[in-house]
Amino acid sequence: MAGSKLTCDYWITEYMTEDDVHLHGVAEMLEFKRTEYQEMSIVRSKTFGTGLVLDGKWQTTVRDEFLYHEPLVHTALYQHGAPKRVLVLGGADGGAVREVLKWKSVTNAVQVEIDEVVFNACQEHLGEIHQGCFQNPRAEIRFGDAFEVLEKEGGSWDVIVCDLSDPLEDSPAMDLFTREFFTTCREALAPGGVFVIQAGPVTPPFDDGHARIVRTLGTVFEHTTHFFSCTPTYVVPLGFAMGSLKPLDTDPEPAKVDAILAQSVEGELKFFDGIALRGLMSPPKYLRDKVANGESLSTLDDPARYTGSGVKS
Ligand code: SPD
Repeated sequence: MAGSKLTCDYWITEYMTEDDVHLHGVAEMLEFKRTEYQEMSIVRSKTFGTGLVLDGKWQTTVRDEFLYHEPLVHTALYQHGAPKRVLVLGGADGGAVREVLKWKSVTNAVQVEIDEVVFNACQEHLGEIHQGCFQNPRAEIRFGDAFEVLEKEGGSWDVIVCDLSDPLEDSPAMDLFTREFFTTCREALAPGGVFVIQAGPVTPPFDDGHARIVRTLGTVFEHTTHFFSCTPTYVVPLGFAMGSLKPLDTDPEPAKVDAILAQSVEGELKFFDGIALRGLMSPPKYLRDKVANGESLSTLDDPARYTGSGVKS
């Protein structure tokens, strides 16, 4: 068929629903492991460059990762204003910590990652993403279960960034999209603290799941908002949910944002500026309606679950 010549012999099949499957071609498998927690592939895609796939779900690629990491991190740090202590949960590839360290006010960027095997593989293959950020004296990596670490140690974090894989059945992330976990995080925030989490795709038929997470966050935090960005390796626009202990600037003035970023941030931003933030803070009507009109919450007894290779059938 004209224009449809395929140039890969190996494809990763990502299940969006039970009958909607997307394929990304793999030019080279750089590393494959079944770790204690998940199945990991580090691959080279001709289209997106080197990437990380966990349990059949694409997590990041060097070509488009900024479309995810910048809105995830900078929206939260901007809303805080002067973040010093930032906790990143998950984020094995290091893209989130790399962005956190661009804020000059940050004195501690601590990452808690459950899977040391995945972290080490990312260190080896995804240098374009982590850019050596863990060598920065302000950065620290710790290995453990985020829920357990926070319940045991609490903390006084200015911002908590949850850079998690999807809540697949039996996956390490499933308990972390629940009201109980959000409550634990809220208790670990310093006054004025901000919490942000990837919150699933925002287009039908997935928007109910996104709305459920946003609504659940609204039962824990006084101030919440939600936004999304489009990262092509995820196939669908991916949502984020944010909770805050102080009012959020949901109608940002671009010039004012740019002036703050010029003072506060060192290093290049490719996605995030005042105009981009104004767009992020303007979710479309159908999505706002979904959040406002639904009722279901995500709890440990009945957590949000996404479809994927981890789903029991
Ligand atoms: N459906 C995939 C969503 C991936 C979110 N996590 C990405 C981690 C990148 N640091």
